[in-house]
Amino acid sequence: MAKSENKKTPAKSKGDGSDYTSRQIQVLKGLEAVRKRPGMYIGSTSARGLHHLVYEVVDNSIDEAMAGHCSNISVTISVDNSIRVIDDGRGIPVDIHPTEGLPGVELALTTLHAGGKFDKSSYKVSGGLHGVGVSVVNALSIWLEVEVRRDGFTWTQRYERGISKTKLEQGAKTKETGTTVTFQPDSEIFTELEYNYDTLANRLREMAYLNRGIRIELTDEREEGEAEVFHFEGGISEFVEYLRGSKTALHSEVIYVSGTQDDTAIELAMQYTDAYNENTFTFVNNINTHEGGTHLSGFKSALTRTINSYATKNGVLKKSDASLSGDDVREGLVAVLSVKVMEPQFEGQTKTKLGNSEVRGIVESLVNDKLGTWMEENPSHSKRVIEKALQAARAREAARKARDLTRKKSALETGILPGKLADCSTRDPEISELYLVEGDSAGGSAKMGRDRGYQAILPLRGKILNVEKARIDKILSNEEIRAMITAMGTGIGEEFSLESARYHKCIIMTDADVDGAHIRTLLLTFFFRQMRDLIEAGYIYIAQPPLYRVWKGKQEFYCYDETERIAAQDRLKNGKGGVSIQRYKGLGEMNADQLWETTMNPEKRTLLRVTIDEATEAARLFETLMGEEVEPRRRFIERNARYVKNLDV
Ligand code: 0RA
Repeated sequence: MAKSENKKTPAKSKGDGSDYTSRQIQVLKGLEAVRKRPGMYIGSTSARGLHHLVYEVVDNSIDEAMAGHCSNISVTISVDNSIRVIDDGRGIPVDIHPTEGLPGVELALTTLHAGGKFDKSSYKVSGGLHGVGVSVVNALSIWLEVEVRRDGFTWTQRYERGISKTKLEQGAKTKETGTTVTFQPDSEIFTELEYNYDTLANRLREMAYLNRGIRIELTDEREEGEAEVFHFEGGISEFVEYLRGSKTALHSEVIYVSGTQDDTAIELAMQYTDAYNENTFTFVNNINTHEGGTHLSGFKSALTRTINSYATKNGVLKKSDASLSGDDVREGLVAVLSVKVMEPQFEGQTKTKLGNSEVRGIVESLVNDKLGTWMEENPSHSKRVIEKALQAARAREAARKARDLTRKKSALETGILPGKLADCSTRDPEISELYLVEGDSAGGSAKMGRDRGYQAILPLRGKILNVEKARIDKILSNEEIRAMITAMGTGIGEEFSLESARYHKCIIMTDADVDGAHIRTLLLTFFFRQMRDLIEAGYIYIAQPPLYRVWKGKQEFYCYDETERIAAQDRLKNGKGGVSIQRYKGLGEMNADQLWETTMNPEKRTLLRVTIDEATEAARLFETLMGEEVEPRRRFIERNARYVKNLDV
């Protein structure tokens, strides 16, 4: 999108709609900025940014739905990975803007930050993480076509890389209203161009739960029969049931609380289960607030207070008893808190922490009031909830006593490092790396192969405890887990402190086989449940050891997947003599030098950073894979078997 080219076009472009005014040059400059630094607008140009384009368009339709004007949204992935989003809203205005001299729809598609929301009074609240609008999608697409059904007609316009290629054209008559946006992401911008069905499905499902009654359809034309409709009249109460999965509920009905104050709308749905972990998800204007914030702290303090005061009032908790802690009253809880705020302030590392201080009090008083009423009206259910919290408190107390007895001060607090840890010499966490290595023999190679200046090795022996099925006292009595906690230096649960992390890279290094995958899942479950902030901070990584070594004479290649192996075998085949190939079954088969060369040397290795983009789905996934029920796990494995490339049983 060279600027000089645009300046030359006016004379010869008459009639095709691309006659430029100085204002349009202004516009192009804006969209050029988007193409120059796409990351600033959509976060990244990898798969994440690619999917973000869809959310940006859908967010506009959701806004229309939140304003009460749209009830159906359809998203289609076409065979060429272009995307079509159709809604039955009012349609983007097509009349000429009085001061800008262009149709509203063209302004929305070419003006940065205007998005669909140039008329602020049309919408009370609006979603979208970046809120940058459809113009950004336009700028980052090879082509984009918009169709508006409005004012009795169909209107269409086409753009290429953000530049209008036609004028807004009036087409056939129609009584319908709505907007259709079809776009093809630009291969000059994105490193990944293939859409993942499940990623889109998870986000759209979440959107449908958060906006009760809205119907969102997803169709994948690349796969026959791959289509779903997300439509939940129960809203976030149904979301809680979905998240609960196969866990057993302590009370049949999901508790639902809602209220509005000063333009802030609050909805809370919650249900207790007999599980040991907590699943609370919070949203602000449909955005998952991973880092929490004022709405979450208002909820937490109201919950602790309400349950303690009910328990005291009804004599379950004696005056002399210690009160139930926040962790105690949230054990087994599944909750979704959704707030809609006019002007949200997002803070924190990933801008997913709500900062608006007024929201804390609004949530707190609403929950105090309504949850208190629920408890009064449901004494038998309340008794079960309190009984559960008391058990949690006793387990926690038992764990504390056991710790204090065995060592005067527990290793978890004193910072006495585990004996198995081969620590690095630097004390600078920013450059320090901790390798969690499966097995003693691989641990040995890693210790010899590492750069001891900044790489520490913790060998893990045997199976890690499945924290999905264990309570805190049992978790803390597991030796492998204790070693990890002390090595990391952060503590866990409510005492967790990210600032105390001794390493800013914690790298899971397991064998490339089924057992390795299992241990990796167990470790990820532990981090997800007990040290989630480490994942949020981007400190957790997965090492990528090679699957094959291919060599002939003195030439050798390491291959990390099948495609690489086939390519390497072809390249070698040139000339005389045979090609040798070694399939690595475990890390232990590599000597120290090979392990360093292929997996640990920062100049050569590939590390996968673990993120929680799909947090609600991740929680369900851990439940499915690690929970009590066998049947859902079998179904999951069957459904996903087609994605497994290197199954080694
Ligand atoms: C601006 C104003 C109005 C609607 C929209 C934008 C709008 C934008 C998008 C983007 C995708 N679907 C959309 N649907 C509507 C309100 C116009 C009025 O008052 O009728």
